[in-house]
Amino acid sequence: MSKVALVTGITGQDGCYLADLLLKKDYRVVGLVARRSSDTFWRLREMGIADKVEVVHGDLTDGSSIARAVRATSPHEIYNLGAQSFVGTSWDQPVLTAEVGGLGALHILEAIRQLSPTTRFYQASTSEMFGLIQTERQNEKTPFYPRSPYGVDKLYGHWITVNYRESFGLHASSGILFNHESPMRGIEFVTRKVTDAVARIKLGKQKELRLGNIDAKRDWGFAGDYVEAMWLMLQQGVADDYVVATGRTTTVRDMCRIAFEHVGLSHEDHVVIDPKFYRPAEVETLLGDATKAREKLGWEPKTSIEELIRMMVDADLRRVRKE
Ligand code: NAP
Ligand code: G4F
Repeated sequence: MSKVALVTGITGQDGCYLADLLLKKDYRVVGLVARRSSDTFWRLREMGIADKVEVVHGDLTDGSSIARAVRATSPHEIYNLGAQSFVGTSWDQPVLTAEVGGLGALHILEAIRQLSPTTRFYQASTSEMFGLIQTERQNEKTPFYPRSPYGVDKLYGHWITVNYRESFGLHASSGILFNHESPMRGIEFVTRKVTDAVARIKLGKQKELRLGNIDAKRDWGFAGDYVEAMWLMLQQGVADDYVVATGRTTTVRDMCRIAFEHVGLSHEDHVVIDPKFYRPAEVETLLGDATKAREKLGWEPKTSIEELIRMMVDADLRRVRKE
């Protein structure tokens, strides 16, 4: 009999890669999908799996809908990927961000505790929790210092996951994932903003690219590699927390250089700094140490930043040409 996985955030970047991975492993995949007035299934369609996943309607801010979804599907595993995940927006909509990301995790944990205590749980935690970094490389033991309402909300989701594991013996794991990108990345995040602009500039549809702090450094990996780590966490006998990262950090400036050079252009000719994109508080640098994931899960990143950015530019060139 196939295992059943319930995935929140299935219409997002990670959701579509995880759904694809689970389908290949013969899972029955059910996505918890919030009602929206516009289409949110484009990623699942582009991946060719929109008709292979099942949908249960619900919203992470509505605990009753979560309980109903758990009762209706009796999942072996729940992956909680749903969130208001754009850091910039978390200053404009801090309460929503907290209700979806922080309390959303609690609604699921409560449903598991009360209705289905053997269900395994994955919480999508983040390197944003390290924020103002306390050590040069960040691992599972590094103290947290979030710098945005999003980071603070994710800290709650992380600790409530740890707490329910310790209080009730739930198989609940928290993946502290560093930035991961793909051609399915939302257009507002910096890598995709850059690769989309590079494609438009190359094809003569745009002239400049306006960015904020290009000295910020991120440890960027490929989303397709990172969803494997999520799955591996739930296959372990004992639940635990893991950092997932590449161990290499790159400035936004260098990421731009890689993207522009791929199409024979120079970022220096097109990037314009616009203070509008600076944040009230910045995470200047992130660099992960994923030794534990490598040793305990056997997980390693397979895609370099250069391969990742070129893959994204190529995908955006194809999309822009089709417009
Ligand atoms: P994403 O592309 O922004 O996707 C977010 C998903 O959450 C979408 O499917 C969205 O649905 C859903 N969602 C939003 N509000 C919801 C609500 N009230 N109820 C139910 N679903 C809701 O994010 P991602 O990049 O795939 O990231 C997946 C998770 O990992 C997020 O929790 C994120 O915070 C976390 N994370 C991401 C990274 C990264 O670098 N990508 C790193 C660390 C952690 P709609 O399509 O309907 O809006
Ligand atoms: O691409 P970003 O918006 O990603 P950020 O803030 O690091 O957050 C992402 O990664 C987190 C993991 O660490 C996730 F938890 C979170 O959900 C999300 O997926 O910005 C990256 C960096 C920042 O320092 C930002 O200030 O790029 C800088 N940046 C410079 N100019 C810009 C821009 N970011 C955006 N989005 N747009 C710009 O114009």
